[in-house]
Amino acid sequence: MHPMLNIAVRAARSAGTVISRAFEQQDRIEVNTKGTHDFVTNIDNNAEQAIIDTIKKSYPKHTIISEECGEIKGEDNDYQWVIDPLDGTTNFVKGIPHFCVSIALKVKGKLDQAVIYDPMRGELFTASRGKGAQLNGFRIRVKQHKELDGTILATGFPFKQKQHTDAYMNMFKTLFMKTADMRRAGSAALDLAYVAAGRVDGFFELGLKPWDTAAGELLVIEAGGLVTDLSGGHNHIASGNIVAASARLLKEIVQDIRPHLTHNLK
Ligand code: 2AM
Ligand code: CA
Repeated sequence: MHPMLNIAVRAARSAGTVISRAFEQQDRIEVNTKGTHDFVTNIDNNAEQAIIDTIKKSYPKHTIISEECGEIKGEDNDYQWVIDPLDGTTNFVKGIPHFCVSIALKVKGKLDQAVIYDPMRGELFTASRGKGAQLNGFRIRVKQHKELDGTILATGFPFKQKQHTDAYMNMFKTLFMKTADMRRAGSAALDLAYVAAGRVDGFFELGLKPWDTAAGELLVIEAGGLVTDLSGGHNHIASGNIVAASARLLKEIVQDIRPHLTHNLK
């Protein structure tokens, strides 16, 4: 295993321990609101600290970009760790056991290492640039569907940007009519990991942040899939609007989404 992936795994597991312990003692979780429909807990912060401590111990000069504490610029800006200590915070707060830790390393702007860890199921998704993607050490691959018929797509609702509800629901409707079914599980990072593992055939969501998708993007790519914005272009990190699937299926999804893109989503 690449030494930096090894550190990412160690960091993800230590955050996972913080999170799963806290999940067993719901009464000790302190919930605050960051913004509209946006929760943060003391556990997000504790898990984040566990990750940062682990990374800083081995790589004190690297830059860290993390959901709760923002950017900690290091001396060496070529190495950037993009961290979501708890993706699926709403599930966590409600006692739904579906959330994860997401850690990606970018080297000179390119995704290089990725870990997504589901502490409730003990599932560790990993990827290294050019080396494929694994689940608990076993190779995973994106399902190579050629058409939407018979597929299951994962998605998330634009709960923080309800101005996009109509556009989103129109996309959803068009795709829903053609697929077998949809899943809305509440953790974008796990949705991407599930695309990589072939558990779902594709994923689309609006308004995500870089830490929600960084690790998942490398997992999907290394598992033989594609990640784009809603138009099939490369603006998904800046826009936060993302589609992931096999190349063939992604083309279909983008074609179906296109007529529903409002000016702000193009
Ligand atoms: P979070 O739990 O870290 O906040 C739910 O749809 C998923 O989307 C979660 O992974 C959630 O991350 C993420 N998410 C973050 N910001 C979002 C936004 N503005 N709109 C929709 N989903 C968002
Ligand atoms: Ca998140």
